[in-house]
Amino acid sequence: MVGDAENHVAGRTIAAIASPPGRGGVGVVRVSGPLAQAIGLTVSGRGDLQPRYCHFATFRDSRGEPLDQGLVVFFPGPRSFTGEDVVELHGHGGPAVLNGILQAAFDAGAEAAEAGEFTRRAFLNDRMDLSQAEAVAELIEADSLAGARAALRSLEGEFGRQVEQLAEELADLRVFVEGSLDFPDEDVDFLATGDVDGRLSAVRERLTRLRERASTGVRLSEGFLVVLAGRPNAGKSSLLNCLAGRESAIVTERAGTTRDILREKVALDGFHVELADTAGLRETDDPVEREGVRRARDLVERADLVFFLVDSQQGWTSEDAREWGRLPEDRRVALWTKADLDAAEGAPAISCTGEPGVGPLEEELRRRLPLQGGGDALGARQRHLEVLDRVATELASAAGTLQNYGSGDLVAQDLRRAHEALGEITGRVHSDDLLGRIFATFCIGK
Ligand SMILES: Nc1nc2c(ncn2[C@@H]2O[C@H](COP(=O)(O)OP(=O)(O)OP(=O)(O)O)[C@@H](O)[C@H]2O)c(=O)[nH]1
Ligand SMILES: [Mg+2]
Repeated sequence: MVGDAENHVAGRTIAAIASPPGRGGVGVVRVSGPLAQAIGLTVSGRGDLQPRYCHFATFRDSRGEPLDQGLVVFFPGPRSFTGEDVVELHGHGGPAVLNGILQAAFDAGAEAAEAGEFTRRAFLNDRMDLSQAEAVAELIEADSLAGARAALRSLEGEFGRQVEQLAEELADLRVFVEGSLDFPDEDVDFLATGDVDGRLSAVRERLTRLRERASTGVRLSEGFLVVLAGRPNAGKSSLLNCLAGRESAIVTERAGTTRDILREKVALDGFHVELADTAGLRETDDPVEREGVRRARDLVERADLVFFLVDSQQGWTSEDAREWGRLPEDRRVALWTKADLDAAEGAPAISCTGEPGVGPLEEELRRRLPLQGGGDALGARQRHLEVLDRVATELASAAGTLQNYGSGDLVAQDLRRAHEALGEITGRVHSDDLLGRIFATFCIGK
């Protein structure tokens, strides 16, 4: 880590446009590194920069030609975002102006920042742990308020703290179990007296809870995929159009109209739900339709929720029963369609053209997706879930060994692996490769 820190942090002074591409009232060029203050003085033409103070200035290029008027702010390290000296140049938000200011910073000694390099430096300078650094990206990418709140919770360090706490409990357990290995001849059964079993179950329970909170966070940021499935002519495409508010899919009275998957984003209670219309499920000899059905079945496997639409006029047929049986049990909901034509009983019913409308479907979405339940979600990424799963596997293995009166040696190994894996979340244990992969997903200027 020290080598890495020296390579990336000490030498170069980096600069990038930190505001989004396009035009806006203001735009920001951020500079970080040992030359930041000097660059701020040169570009702004000022004689001094008071720390954390907004100075009005005229920005000039290397030949002294004026570029823009704006504000310059100097954040001396280590009390800055990256932990180094940072200067922000706030100009007008147009591409020509901002590129001009950026070029002026380059001419004064800065180099182009890589994707995520500001946040990477913040991590390497201990301004934040890895889960916080990643939460910066989540917060910027969030397109729902609940997703943003979850990311902020992680940015504030909640996720990292929870992980650290788990890591500490694991460390205590390791110390105890490894300590018992030093006295193999003792009569006393160390593992039994230390209630290793009980402590291990407590850690596993906390881990499960943390996994749930993180998993909700991932789903909030990735959005929910809701698939409309059902036999041909059930009314899937009509429903997609109705919810999207536009004629996205072709609707005809002919069975087997849709073949491709059609996606539409719809907003529900401030969330983006991705709806997918699919080919009607049936056995067919038509190769094009068959491919459509295959894609539909594939997509169903990845869905957060599957609405299985059944034409009220046709009623529940044996084909419906067969297709229903192939859907994932925990994620399927039956919905009667065309309720304006025929009143259905039992399952919720909807209509695209008349009463009762699509309200019952929205109710099901609210009930089935953790839209409100995102209350204590933690902004997280798929990578974190994978690490937590690995930790869970190691701990399950440790518990199994304990139960079978296995050797303390094996338990100790499982605990060590679980403990080390946890460190990958906060970055206590990291490799350049892991950092490279994480920060590559950031954009330049972050
Ligand atoms: N009265 C009424 N007719 C509907 C309703 N929804 C769909 N229909 C009709 O049912 C027929 C089939 O609708 P689609 O939306 O194309 O059905 P689909 O499930 O997409 O069919 P495939 O793409 O062939 O699988 C069309 O003639 C629609 O106009 C509804 O709510 N009320
Ligand atoms: Mg269709």
